[in-house]
Amino acid sequence: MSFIKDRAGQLEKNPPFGLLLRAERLLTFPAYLKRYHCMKKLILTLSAACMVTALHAEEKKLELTGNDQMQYSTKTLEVTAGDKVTLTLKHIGQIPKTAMGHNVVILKAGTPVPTFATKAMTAAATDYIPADEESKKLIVAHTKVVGGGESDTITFTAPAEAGDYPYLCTFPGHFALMQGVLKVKAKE
Ligand SMILES: [Cu+2]
Repeated sequence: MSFIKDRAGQLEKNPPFGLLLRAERLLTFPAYLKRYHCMKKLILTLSAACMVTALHAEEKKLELTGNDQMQYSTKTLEVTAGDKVTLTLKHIGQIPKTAMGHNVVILKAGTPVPTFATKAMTAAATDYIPADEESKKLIVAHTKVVGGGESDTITFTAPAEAGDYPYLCTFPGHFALMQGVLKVKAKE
């Protein structure tokens, strides 16, 4: 502010300085205008991009329960490719997770479920999620293991490719009863 005041004071006292100031403004104005337009363009582009993203990433909420009888509430879940998915697994039984733990592990389309489940049941140290790179590549998303009365919510982006993605509970001995298919529909 003092700088502006100084300039205004000098302008009063010193008319040639005023002329210089005006010339300076004339010279810098086009650059200022250009900057303004660039900024405006950038803001418009950014807001358009935000709108496009908001329109395309649909949010999808899924809920699945597991009980003390080793059953999921549904054997089919459905999403659209690219959806922003929120999946909640709720254990509606009473048995603790050491005896009747449940999780949901969604696998890539075409993954053989029994092979994966056999590997996963030995992975107690990592919450029954196999830790080797090869197995990790097959997992789309997974919850943690929950016991009676507990739940876990995860968010993930639905696969971009349409298809049938198997899901299962990897707690030892559960997959035979506890499995289903996440159907990913193509985006219209
Ligand atoms: Cu289970």
